[in-house]
This record gives sequence, C-alpha cells and structure tokens, in this order.
Amino acid sequence: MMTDIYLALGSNLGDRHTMLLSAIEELVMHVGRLMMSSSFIETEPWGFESDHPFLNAVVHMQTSLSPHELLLTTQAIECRLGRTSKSVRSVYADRPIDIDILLYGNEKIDEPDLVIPHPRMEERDFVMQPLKELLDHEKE
Ligand code: PH2
Ligand code: MG
Ligand code: MG
Repeated sequence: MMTDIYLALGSNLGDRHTMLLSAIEELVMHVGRLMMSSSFIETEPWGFESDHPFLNAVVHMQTSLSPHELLLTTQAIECRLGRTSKSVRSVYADRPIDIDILLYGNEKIDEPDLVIPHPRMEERDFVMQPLKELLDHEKE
C-alpha cells in the first residue's frame, strides 16, 4: 500500500540548488514515487542567527515505507549528502541538507524520535508557503 507523504527540504550550505536536486534524486531511489515538487524558495534563517540564507522546498511523494523506515531512510540520505551535525539542545545549525517529514497520510505519531504532523510546521513560512503551493496545485 502506498501512502501520501509530504517532506520539507532545506539547505543553507554548499551548492544549495544541487543539494535539493540530489536529495530528490535519492528520495526517488529509496523512498518512492515523486508526485510533485514545489518551487525552490530562498528564505532567511528562522530561529537562529546565520549569514547563510536557505533554499527550501516541499515535495509530495508516495511510499510503501513505514514512518520509521522513512525516518531512517531520510536520515541516511542526509548523511550521504554530507550532513554531519544535528541541532544541539534545539539550537539550529547551518547544514548542507535537512529532510523533515511533515505529513504521513493522515497519521498522527507522537514518539520520542518521531512526531507527525511536524510539530512546528504551521509557524514556519518556509514550510507553509511551498506546501500551500503544492496543495493549491493539487486541488485543481
Ligand atoms: N530549518 C530549521 C531552522 N530554521 N530556517 C529556514 N529559513 N529554513 C529551514 O529549512 C530551517 C530554518 C531547522 O531545521
Ligand atoms: Mg528542519
Ligand atoms: Mg531535520
């Protein structure tokens, strides 16, 4: 069974455009079918100080992976694309790639390592703007 998922992509280090494209390529190889990608938008760092602006996007995919398999797979892709550090005590850090699970079908998951829907998505323009672009497009 395939489940619709929405993932947020972000990069603020290195060749950001290539990073997002490589992440999408890896997602297609290891996660499932790409239904649609939003535009890539440049955004100011949110929630921390940095001189490096982000490139952000949201993708809609269909996957047969479970939520936890999806989490492990996206983390492995982050590592392969050069992600070395996670935020320390919720202080965010610059990163070549970040892949966050926003929605997994209609499921609600609240576990120590995985919360879906993403708990901070609604307060983040860099997520909601590209997500709205996709949903508006898919309504038609
Ligand atoms: N990701 C964060 C924290 N702040 N700001 C922008 N503009 N884009 C992001 O992707 C982002 C952020 C934590 O993952
Ligand atoms: Mg994030
Ligand atoms: Mg993340």
